[in-house]
Amino acid sequence: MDSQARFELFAFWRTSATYRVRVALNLKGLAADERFVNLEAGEQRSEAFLKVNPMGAIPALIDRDEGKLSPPITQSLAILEFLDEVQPAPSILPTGPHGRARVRSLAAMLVADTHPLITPRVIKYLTDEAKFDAEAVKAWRLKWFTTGLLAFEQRLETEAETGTFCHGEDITMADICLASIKIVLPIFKIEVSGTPMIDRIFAACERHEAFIQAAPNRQFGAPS
Ligand SMILES: N[C@@H](CCC(=O)N[C@@H](CS)C(=O)NCC(=O)O)C(=O)O
Repeated sequence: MDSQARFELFAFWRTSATYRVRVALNLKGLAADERFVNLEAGEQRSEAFLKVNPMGAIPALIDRDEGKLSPPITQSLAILEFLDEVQPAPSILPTGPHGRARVRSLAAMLVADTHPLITPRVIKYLTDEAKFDAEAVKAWRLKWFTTGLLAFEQRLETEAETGTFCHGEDITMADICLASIKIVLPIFKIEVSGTPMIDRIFAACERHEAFIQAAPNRQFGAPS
């Protein structure tokens, strides 16, 4: 019989938020069994899944440490912080309070202020209720990805703490969140230009095995 991983992750191949969790698990050498939630089929809005996350969104993580199931942990940033606490090495946050605040702030620019605007539920509302056509949806996505990434680029350029990665020489939550946005742009056929610092840091992430293994096109359900 196959052994069970400690964690169970509700996931879909192409999602930005689930990618963040996959990268963090990989960095920390932790394993998760994935439960496929087909966002294209609207399974996130099924009665069964809404019991896992009433918000109708993935990821959700269950910890089955020592045979006891935790309640589902939702919100990718909360999951990243949780994983950092249960498996502190390698840490995805710097040590001092100022550095930690900077990394959390960079991460939130993309996770709280950018990504929510392009989620399927928002696009569904725009198309069903506000009658956006495909071109208007593309323009909407481009607008919010560009706004978030250009602001992020400006901070990377002007803040002294930027290094090989967003914060110094180690991978942090900020890099994971940045890569989670960059990795989905081609899926939506969107290009944001004028971001050399971001491009350099994303290239460094993409060379790392934890990011390589988490790539959407390597996940179950991805088109071949
Ligand atoms: N803030 C949440 C966002 C979760 C989220 O919106 N996930 C998307 C996939 S990337 C989703 O499941 N969306 C379903 C929908 O919008 O219907 C997080 O970071 O976990």
